[in-house]
Formats: sequence, C-alpha cells, structure tokens
Amino acid sequence: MSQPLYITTAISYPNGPPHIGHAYEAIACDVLARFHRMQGRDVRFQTGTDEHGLKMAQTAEKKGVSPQALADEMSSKFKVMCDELNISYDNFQRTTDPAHHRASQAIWQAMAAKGDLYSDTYEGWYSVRDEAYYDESELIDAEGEDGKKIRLSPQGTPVEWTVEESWFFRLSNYGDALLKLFRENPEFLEPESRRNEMVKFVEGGLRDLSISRTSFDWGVKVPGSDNHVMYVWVDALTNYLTGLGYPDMDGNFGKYWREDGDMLHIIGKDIVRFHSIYWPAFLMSANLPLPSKVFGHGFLLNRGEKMSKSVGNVVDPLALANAFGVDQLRYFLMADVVFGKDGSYSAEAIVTKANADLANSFGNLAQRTLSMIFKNMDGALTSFESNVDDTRLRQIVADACKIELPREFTALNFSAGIDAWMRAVFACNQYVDDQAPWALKKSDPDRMKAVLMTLFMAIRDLSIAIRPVVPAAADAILDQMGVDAEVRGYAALDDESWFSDLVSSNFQLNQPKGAFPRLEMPTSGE
Ligand code: ME8
Repeated sequence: MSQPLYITTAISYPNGPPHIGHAYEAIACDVLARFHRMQGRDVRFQTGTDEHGLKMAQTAEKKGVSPQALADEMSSKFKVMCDELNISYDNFQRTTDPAHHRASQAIWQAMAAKGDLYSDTYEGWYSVRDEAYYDESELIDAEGEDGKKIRLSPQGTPVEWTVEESWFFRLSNYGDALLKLFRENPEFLEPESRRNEMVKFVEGGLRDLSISRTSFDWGVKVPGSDNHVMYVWVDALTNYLTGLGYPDMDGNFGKYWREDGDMLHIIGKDIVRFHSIYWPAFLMSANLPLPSKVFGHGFLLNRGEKMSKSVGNVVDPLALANAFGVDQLRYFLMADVVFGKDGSYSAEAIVTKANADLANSFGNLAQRTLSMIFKNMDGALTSFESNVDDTRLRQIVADACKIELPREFTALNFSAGIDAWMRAVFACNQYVDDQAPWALKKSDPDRMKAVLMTLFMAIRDLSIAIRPVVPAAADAILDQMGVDAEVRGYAALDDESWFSDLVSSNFQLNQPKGAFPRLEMPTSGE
C-alpha cells in the first residue's frame, strides 16, 4: 500500500465572498484528491478559512459588525461554494475554532522552547491587504489619487508605517537551512521559477520576523502575553496541523504529517514566501516534519485583466457554475489553464471549451454510441471478435487513460493530462467515422456489433479516466452503462472482465441521456 497523502488548499480570507480564484484552487486540489483516491491512495484533503488579522478586523468595522459575525457569514459562503462545486474535502478548517487556538499556541510554545522567540519593538512597513511586512528595499514608489507620492508593496497594495511592541521569530537563523532545503529537495517548491525567486530572497539575507501584534486583539492570544495576538500568518499556517489533531501526535497527525510523509500545499503565487520560507522555518524550529511540496499556481485573470472590486470584474464562481454547469466549469479551469501559469477566463471561453470538448467530442461520442446500441441492438451487449482497427483503438485509449493522463496528473500537469485524454476521444470519433457502424447494420451486423462494443469499452475507460475532473457527468455515463459504482478507479482499467460480466448478466441499456448539454453563448459579456 502506498503512503498516505495530505493535500491542502490555502485557507481563504473570508473578508468577502469567494471569487473564481478561490474556486480554481479548490477545484485543482479536488481533482488531485479524487485522482489519488482513484489510484487507491489514502488521501486526506483539507480546505478552510483564515479568519483573524487586521484585514478581517477592519472589514468588520467598516461593515459595523463584529469580526466573528463577518467570519461566520462569509466562511459559510466558502463552505457552500465547496459543496456546490463538488469539492470532496475531508475537513473544512476554520481558524476561529478553539482547537485551532490550541494548536497555534502549541506551535508557539515549541518555537519559544527552542529559544527562537524574543520581544522587541517592531518598526517598519505593513500591508493590511497582504497581511505582510515588507522591507524598505522591496517597496515601489507610486502616485496616489491626489498626486502625492505613495509607497506600495511589490503586490501593489498600500503599506503603512507601523511601530509596536512585538514578539520576534529568529528567522535569520534559518537562511542556511532553507537554502539547503531548496538545493537538496528541488521538488519542495515548484514551479521552478518560484523556487528561483525564493532562493534569491533568502540569499539576500533574512531578517527576524515580527510575529505578534499589540495594536488590535482579533487573533490567537500569545501564551503568557495576554496583550499580544499572534501575527495572522503564524496561526494561518498552523491550520494545516490543526486539522490533523495537533498537538495530539497520534491519530491523523501521526498518520499524515510524518518525516517521510507526503504533504502537499497547493497555493497561489502571491503567498509562496509564507509557505516556502516562514512555514518551513517555523516547523524546523518546532521540531516538526516539513511538507513534501509547496506548489504555487498562477492567477486567473478576467478576460486577461486582474480581478478587482473597483474594476467591478469579480465574478461569483457559483453564478458561472449555475450558468454553465459545475463539471463544465471544473473542466474549463483544469483543461484551459496551464497549472503554474496565469490563465484567463470569460463566459465565452468556458462555453467554447465545454462545447468543443465535452458536448461535441466526448458527450457526442457517448451519446451516439449508446443510442446506436439502444436502437440497433435493443440495448443488449454481446461478446465479439476484435479486428486490428478495434485493437488499435483500444490501445490508444488504454495508453491515454492508464499511462499519459495519470502520469501528467501525478506531476500536477492537469491540462497536459486532459490533452492526452482528448486525443483518445478524437481517435474514437475518427474510428466511428471510419467504421460507419450505421452502414453495417444490414451489410454486416456482426461487424457493427463489434464496432459498437469496442466503443462501449472505450467510453467506459475514458469516463473513468476523466472522473476526477467531471465527477458527476462521468458517473452519470457510467451509471447508464451499468458499470459497477464500486469499480471506477484506475485499477479497473487493467481488468476487462467487467465487460463479459455485464454481457453474461444480460445488462440492458436504457434510452441514453446526454451528459453534456450544448451550452448557449452568452449574449452580453459576463
Ligand atoms: O492568501 N487566481 O487568502 P486569500 C487564482 N488567507 N488564485 C487566486 C487568485 C486568483 N485571481 N486570487 C487569490 C490568503 N488566489 C491567505 C492564505 S494559507 C495558510 C493563508 C488564491 O483569500 C491565493 O493565491 O487572499 C491563495 O492561494 C488563495 O486564493 C486564498 O487567497
């Protein structure tokens, strides 16, 4: 049995409702979690919300509600988004959960016991929007609306000068260990471009990190310093441990968070520094194992433009899912955007991709094949003799479903895996055109049956292979085909006995229903 796998999304700030970037990350992690479960692995998948910090406190104040009320309202929207998008999380972790306060205090105490914490006064720049400290040298000069000179963070967010009493973490002690980690385990941080940026950042010299705040109180209390709350990133990162039961080392923690374990954090490119520098340093300090990989995916842009409330182009992912279908949205995001690079989306792009690949190619293949079996063979399956064309097609499908797609998904190259799958779908459609089973009905009914049965087998394999991406639609096709719901993992692709079992059980196909309706092009821009 292969080792257990722990997959996490970043936990989102619930200072507003979820946007498509949140949906994208949840979907990518869900595809991966489903894929590995279908490979027979024991997977634990966690997502959640990051509810403390100044950004939450300020947003709540502006709205005239308590931070807890804002967190409750918005966190539930993130959970609803996950449920509606078929995200198969095992745990939805909220950072206001008392168990999370305990876990954050435990890691704090472990870092203190190591001698890595000291108190001092922080003086420097802080961006509330990023919840991040920046060095003077990182700031960009810009012009404010009133024409005055202002300073911005490298992410383009406003920074403010902050002076307060604070606890510090000796991050400066961990530069060499981090460089060694990047050098000896290049797979720890991907894609490579992000690793290069982080190596440069560490080589530039690390300064100790201010890890508590005294100017507000919306956070996890620092043990022994009641007027301090933890810097929100200290508690946020700890969510990955809370959900496993830390500081209780038995149970899920012992199973999923191990020295030789497989722990994968999937996050966006803007928060790579927190995950690949601060987090491993905290963990080393607390004598805890490090994640095996941090992957920084790209950003989704609305028609090529950055999403922003002021531009008014922030799209509700559930509105897209309602308009075009959950599986269609999931498919578009995984197939059309190269994981690790930025990608653009629009209603038209979703409709075009879903229609071309799902409705016209795969859906049409399934629908016309199953319809011909229903009409021309009374919905009954039969055993048959394969000729070289049939064997060739089955080989193309097997290569795509058993080798290429799994290889690419394992490497987080979702779009490349889907491309390989689509090539097999094209090969099937080409085979239908070449074999023209409708013309064989009178001239050679046995050959017609062989062609339709070959396609039936191919469609089952293609449906199983793409299940992590379009789970509901793939299952709807497999249900119609009488494929046992318990035998829909990748191992099933190595076993052909399912077909003879179906034949001998006298399985009867009903009038098939299309799994992928053709979508209408939206009339006005969405
Ligand atoms: O950063 N496209 O929360 P968040 C793709 N609470 N991904 C995007 C995106 C976009 N346009 N915009 C944001 C936080 N994301 C912290 C994380 S983890 C211990 C704490 C991604 O709500 C972003 O990169 O701002 C991050 O991975 C996730 O959405 C949550 O972003």
